[in-house]
Amino acid sequence: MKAAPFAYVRPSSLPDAIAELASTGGGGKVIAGGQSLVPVLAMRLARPETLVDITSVPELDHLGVAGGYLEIGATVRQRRIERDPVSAAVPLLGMALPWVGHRELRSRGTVCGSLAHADPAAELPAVACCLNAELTVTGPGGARRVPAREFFSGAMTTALGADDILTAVRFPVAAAGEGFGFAEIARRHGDFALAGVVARVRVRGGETDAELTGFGVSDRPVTRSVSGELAAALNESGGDVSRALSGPLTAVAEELVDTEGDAHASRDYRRRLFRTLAGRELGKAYERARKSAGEVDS
Ligand SMILES: Cc1cc2nc3c(=O)[nH]c(=O)nc-3n(C[C@H](O)[C@@H](O)[C@H](O)COP(=O)(O)OP(=O)(O)OC[C@H]3O[C@@H](n4cnc5c(N)ncnc54)[C@H](O)[C@@H]3O)c2cc1C
Repeated sequence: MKAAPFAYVRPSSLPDAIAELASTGGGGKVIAGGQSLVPVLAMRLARPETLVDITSVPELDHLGVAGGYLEIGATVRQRRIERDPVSAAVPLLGMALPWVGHRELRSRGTVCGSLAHADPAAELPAVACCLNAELTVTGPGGARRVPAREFFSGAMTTALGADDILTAVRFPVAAAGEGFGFAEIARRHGDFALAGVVARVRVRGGETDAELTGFGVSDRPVTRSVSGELAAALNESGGDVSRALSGPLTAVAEELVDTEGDAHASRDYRRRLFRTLAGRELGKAYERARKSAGEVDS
């Protein structure tokens, strides 16, 4: 099928982009990499009157570390994050990006485009929620910062208004004593996840805390502290933390995995996937955190 007719504008500054979008009175849509939007247009699931192409806005093409954050502008493509050494400041991005579709898609798709699209089974929104990244949303009234955990409000639904552009996202840089884990199960590599987990563990002065985000298991990424579950597993583990987590994580899986079953997987199967992946990745994240804290040799 072909897209319904639309107008196309390509502003060359951020104020112009905001003005162009506002002038459509809600009938416009931003296009960045087009990797999600173009298929949706071709299927006529969206019929915007105007596409506002932001790829020629120089203010949105920035990537760098400042003030404890890796900041990624709206036109920075996913492949650039994979290749640029500055991204090593946020190890989870390097762990998650190879799972986002295929390399060709990542050469065009942007990090912010994935967040704005808000597919519940997408990898980058889950990473943003686990780290509680900060999103900069800019509209005719100015810019505001939205924590990732408040940005996603449902499947393909976010805090973005019709006149808003997601201009940047800031991920906190990994600190000493932090360790991370990421895993997903998809039917084929490059497909969206049937279930996936992102784990973050902090080990500091004898204290351990842990957070887990699930994706592909609800209508948005779901995040929860699992410090208590990790502490219980550490008390009982006898050396095998991942195995000891299986019991405590059963209730977490029941709580977080609330998607209906579909042609690919039932809810119970997704819960089992989630529990297994979560146990494994939390265990790995804990070991990595201990190495990063200097508690064990790296
Ligand atoms: C075959 C295939 C497989 C895929 N597999 C995966 C996968 O496994 N995991 C995954 O996460 N994604 C996958 N994708 C989707 C895609 O690659 C995502 O990475 C992402 O959605 C693409 O971003 P983009 O820059 O191309 O966004 P676009 O397609 O340009 O835009 C997507 C949506 O976000 C809005 N938008 C984009 N940028 C902004 C902005 N700065 N401000 C406000 N709104 C904005 C657009 O209006 C549109 O609604 C796949 C796509 C295809 C075609």
